[in-house]
Amino acid sequence: MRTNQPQTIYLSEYRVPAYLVDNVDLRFELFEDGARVHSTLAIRRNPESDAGAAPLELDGDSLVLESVALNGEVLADDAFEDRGDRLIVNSVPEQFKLSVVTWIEPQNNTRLEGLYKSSGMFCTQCEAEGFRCITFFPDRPDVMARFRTRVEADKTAYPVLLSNGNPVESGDLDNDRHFVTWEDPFPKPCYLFALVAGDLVEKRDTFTTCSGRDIDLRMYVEPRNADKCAHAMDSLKRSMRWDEDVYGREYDLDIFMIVAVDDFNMGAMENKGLNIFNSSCVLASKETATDVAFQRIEAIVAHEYFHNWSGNRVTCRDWFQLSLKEGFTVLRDAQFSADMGSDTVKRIEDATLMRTAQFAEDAGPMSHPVRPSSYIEISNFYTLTIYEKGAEVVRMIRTLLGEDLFRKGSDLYFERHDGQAVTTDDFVKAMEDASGRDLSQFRLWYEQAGTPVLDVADEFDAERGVYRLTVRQSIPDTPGQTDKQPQHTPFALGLLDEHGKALPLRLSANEQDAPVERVLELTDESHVFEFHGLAQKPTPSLLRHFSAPVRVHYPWTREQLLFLMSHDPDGFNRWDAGQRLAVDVIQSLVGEPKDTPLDSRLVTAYRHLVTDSSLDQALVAKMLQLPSEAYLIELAREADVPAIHAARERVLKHLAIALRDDLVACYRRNASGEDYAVTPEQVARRSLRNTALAWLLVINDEEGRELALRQYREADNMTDRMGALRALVNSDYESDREQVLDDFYQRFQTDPQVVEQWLSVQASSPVAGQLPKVRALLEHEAFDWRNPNKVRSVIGAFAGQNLPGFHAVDGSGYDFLAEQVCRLDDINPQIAARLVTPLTRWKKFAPAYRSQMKSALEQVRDKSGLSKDVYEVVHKSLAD
Ligand code: B3K
Ligand code: ZN
Repeated sequence: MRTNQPQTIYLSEYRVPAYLVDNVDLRFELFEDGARVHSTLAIRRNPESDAGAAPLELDGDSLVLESVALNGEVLADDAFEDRGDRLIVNSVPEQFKLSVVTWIEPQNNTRLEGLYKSSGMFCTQCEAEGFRCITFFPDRPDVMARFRTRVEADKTAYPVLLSNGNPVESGDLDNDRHFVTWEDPFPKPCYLFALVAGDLVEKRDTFTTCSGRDIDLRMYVEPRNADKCAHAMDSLKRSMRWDEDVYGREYDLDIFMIVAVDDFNMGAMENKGLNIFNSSCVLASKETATDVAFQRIEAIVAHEYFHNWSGNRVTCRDWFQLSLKEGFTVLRDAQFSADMGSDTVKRIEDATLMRTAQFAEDAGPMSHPVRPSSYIEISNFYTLTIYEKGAEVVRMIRTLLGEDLFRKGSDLYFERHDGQAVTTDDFVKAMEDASGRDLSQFRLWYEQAGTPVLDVADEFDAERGVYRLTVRQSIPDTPGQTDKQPQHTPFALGLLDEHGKALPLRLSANEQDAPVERVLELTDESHVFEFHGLAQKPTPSLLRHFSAPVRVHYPWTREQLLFLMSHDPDGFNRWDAGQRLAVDVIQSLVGEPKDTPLDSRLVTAYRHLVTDSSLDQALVAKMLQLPSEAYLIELAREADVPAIHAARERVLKHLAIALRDDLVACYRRNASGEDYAVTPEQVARRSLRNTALAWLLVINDEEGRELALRQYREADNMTDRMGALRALVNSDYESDREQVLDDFYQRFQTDPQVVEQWLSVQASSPVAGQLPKVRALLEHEAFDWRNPNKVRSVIGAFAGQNLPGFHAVDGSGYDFLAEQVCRLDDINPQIAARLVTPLTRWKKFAPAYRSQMKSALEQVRDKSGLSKDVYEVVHKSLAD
């Protein structure tokens, strides 16, 4: 066990930096057994600091210090102090140059922070605090400097040498070595620094900006991936154009580069001018990537590109402000994806993620506000709350201000703060100043954690023709926060008459030309809204488009839900009604005897979806997905996972049996005849077809089995091949399953991104992912403890998606996870801290599960030498 407790960092303790760095001159000598980093910093006292002539303190981590010089004079040993995580120079003038030489070992860096090696190439990851693993530096985002970087390496092994900005010099050196020097004219925090050295092929394209500048676009990948770059490159060009059109943002440097690396802790990183991507989030061909992967790549390429303004040109003052760049950028990428495809479908996907995963996070032990006020390890705060809820918060500002004023606000924000490191409050202030609106109460969204609940009640006064809606807002207690204030919340709604016609929403008896949809603003604990001029009690369509990240409680009858499901003019709420209905039906079966009758109206509603091809097929594809087990668990009070799984399976089988012929017809109707393209129409067709197949196999349908085997063999794209494989893997056809899994591996074993899919389709399956099988995957030749994607594909998929397997009654799934987290903690703490998440939700489960989950967490807590990443998550989860 750890003896000294890791330190907590508080927002309230923020102080401006005592010293600023104007210029950074770096020279990297890269070798096989390590790297020498020469750094010269032009430093001056910060006029805004009251620290005076305080000692200079630089951050460091795992560095071997070779020398320190001040203004060219090597410092004697007693002039500085190397404390490992800090280099302290006691006496420094007002302005000076500090030169530091450090030695690091990228080849042994398994944490994948700082400079490390991935399949033979050197690459970096500096956000949030990785730069200190490269050299001593004031590693905080409010220190912004101009970087000049010279990279030297063996010419044969590392022909490509990259860093941020523009290449300014290159040449040969002795011993078959060479160098390239890069200069980035834009001051940036060190977390945006990047370096890449490797034997990579280059794919080039150009983009002409709105002001007529030609930008050189380059992708660098390993030679075997040369044919998987086109989609990302196209996505990049679409993003660049979109950001000009929608936000008026033009690209600033002359070059924009993207590099793909196999070993990466997350999806991608927005380093200035040199974005580095996890291979799985950038490489795609129709043979190897599914539709979902294509769409994810487009979104991530856009997200990283958009950071160039929301994150790089205007950055965060400190890491408590992380959502300043992440929330805003997620909103921007969501708007982009909606514009490239379907607005409704994108909104459904985002609301699903919020309601399933972010609400769970917000109700769990790590719950924190969009702007947290303390942390132990900042890496643990790259959360759904910071990203997704943060995006919802900015989206609400947009809803409250309207499109035009929001754009005025974002223009003002970028103009006012260009080149600065700022706070979420500065963002809101720009929105207020541009719009004239008062967002002071709205700021609570940044400060208070927890998912607000809106309790809605209604009554109809037939005599007056008035429909009265009462909305009460409450926000649950979260760790360290009680007695919360109501938040300023946009609440979009419509009312339908008995034919499904949208009714005008008259807020007074004589209102003319009332709109059929309104965004009501909730500011008090309770509001009463009256709608006039109605002949009958209407059906309310509440929280349209998920206008706020809240839970809505309203006593919907199944009749109302069925009605909304087919009549609501708002596509999002049609989907929502279907989900609520399915949840209600499934919940009513949890723990009930197997012969409890099932509401036949559900079958009728789903039959309509499967058979009526005049409906929006993209929406239908989403509506056919039953609520996930994860969502059902989130909604439960004391979740009994096997019972939830059984109830959901019962509904699925019941629907599949009842709709069997319709499913076969739907499958055939959606057969693909055209060349593969990732268009909304084709994606919807493939999704429908694969859903039909999955349902048929759930009931062991012989024709379904044949269709699946044929589709598996004949597929010309990964979406269809994977659809068939997944359906077979989740079926009872054991020998088919083994056969296709074998075949799949033989076909694709040299492609790491496909092998990841192969691992995860097994580990996430309640049928194929029994614990012994999952353990066997860890022993498989394709598995690699040092590769985060492989770890996520097996351990993450098992604990996060194979819920019946993970929540096995004997607790074996929990022990398994605890064991793997302990093992990973020594290799890669960031990944270990992510993987432990499912255990931290122990309070959510029925008592028998809860106690076993808790003791698994205690096992992790008691591991010796626990990283501070895992320490924070585990201790917060075990706290009362
Ligand atoms: N900003 C990075 C995430 C860095 C995570 C560091 N642990 C990717 C992104 O959000 O675009
Ligand atoms: Zn981001």
